[in-house]
Amino acid sequence: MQVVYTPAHLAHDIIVETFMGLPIPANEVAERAEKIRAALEADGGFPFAEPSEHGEGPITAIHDPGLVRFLEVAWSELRRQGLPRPFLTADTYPNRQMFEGMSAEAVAALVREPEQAAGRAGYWGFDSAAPLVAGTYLAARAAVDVALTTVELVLGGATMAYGLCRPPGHHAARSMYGGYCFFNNAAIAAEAIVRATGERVAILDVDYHHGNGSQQIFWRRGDVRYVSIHAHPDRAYPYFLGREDETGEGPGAGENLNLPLRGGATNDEYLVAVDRALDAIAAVPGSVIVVSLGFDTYGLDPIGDFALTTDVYHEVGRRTAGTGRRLVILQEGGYHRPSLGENARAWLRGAEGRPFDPLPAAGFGERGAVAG
Ligand code: SP5
Ligand code: ZN
Repeated sequence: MQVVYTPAHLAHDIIVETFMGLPIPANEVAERAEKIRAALEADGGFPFAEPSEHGEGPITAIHDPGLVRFLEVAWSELRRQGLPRPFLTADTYPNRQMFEGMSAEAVAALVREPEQAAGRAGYWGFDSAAPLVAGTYLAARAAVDVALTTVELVLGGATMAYGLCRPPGHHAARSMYGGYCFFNNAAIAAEAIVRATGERVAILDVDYHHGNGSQQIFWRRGDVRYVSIHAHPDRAYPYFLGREDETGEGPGAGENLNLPLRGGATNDEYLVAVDRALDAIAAVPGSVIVVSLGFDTYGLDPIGDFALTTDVYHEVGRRTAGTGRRLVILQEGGYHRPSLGENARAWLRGAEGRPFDPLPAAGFGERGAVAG
């Protein structure tokens, strides 16, 4: 299958993030995408294509234009204010209890976007661990173009295509960024498919984390079914959404399916959830699945707690393609850099019905012997 990739992601050169108030080495780094690119190139079976530009229209079809404008100017505003920071994170967040007792109308009339970058980052962001740097906006725009070019390949007749999106997208909601995500690549892709085909679309989200942004965007939509397998929010980010009883409202009632798993979840437990997810997708009409593909479910991932091995990615790819639907496969998370390339290769080869043979140079083992 074709791979859509652009080096534009390199401008989002993240080195440090904050976790609970302290700086730590960043997880969502450029090396992630480069590891995947290198492995798919070494495979030889994945022709590469560059994304084409799609402009802002498909983004504002999903996101508040105010969020787009903020992300566009955030870095220059920070600089203009003379704040010497390696990256932007918020000072204050508008926690909903700040407005307790005020009517929704009063909040709408009285609360507005501040002028200072540290306040604006709190207005539009939802966590302190999504660093924004000089090149973030253009990289995030390029990731959207990667997703939309992947859509075009599939709508143009390909059975499946893979978009190597970076930064990822599934935590970004209509009016909110966070979780290393700025624009919701998968949601923008799903909307573009709905508009182009008039069909219903399903999103299968297999990142370790719940895709709160994708759920929020399609919560009331009857034409996009969101199905996610992820760590239970009782113990894992994003904490406030992702439970099984969140099923959608209005025209979207019953269109949202969350399958939260326990810590230590095994390949077998995972595949049971995958079958439930794919059954829920097969139950509604449509010919395209957008896959939010994360490898932070891997046993060695530094921020996940599942126990999956590379073999299971091959099987999940195989079963997903086995639905007979066309696949728009978009990269989300996954932070164990030594395994990322092999895990992506396994998933994509499984989807194509090709066997998985580890590359001799992979240099890592399932039990944790890590090189490089
Ligand atoms: C796209 C995606 O996978 N986003 C994940 C965002 C997770 N943000 C919270 C990260 C918490 C990091 N915990 C570090 C623990 C160090 N031992
Ligand atoms: Zn994740």
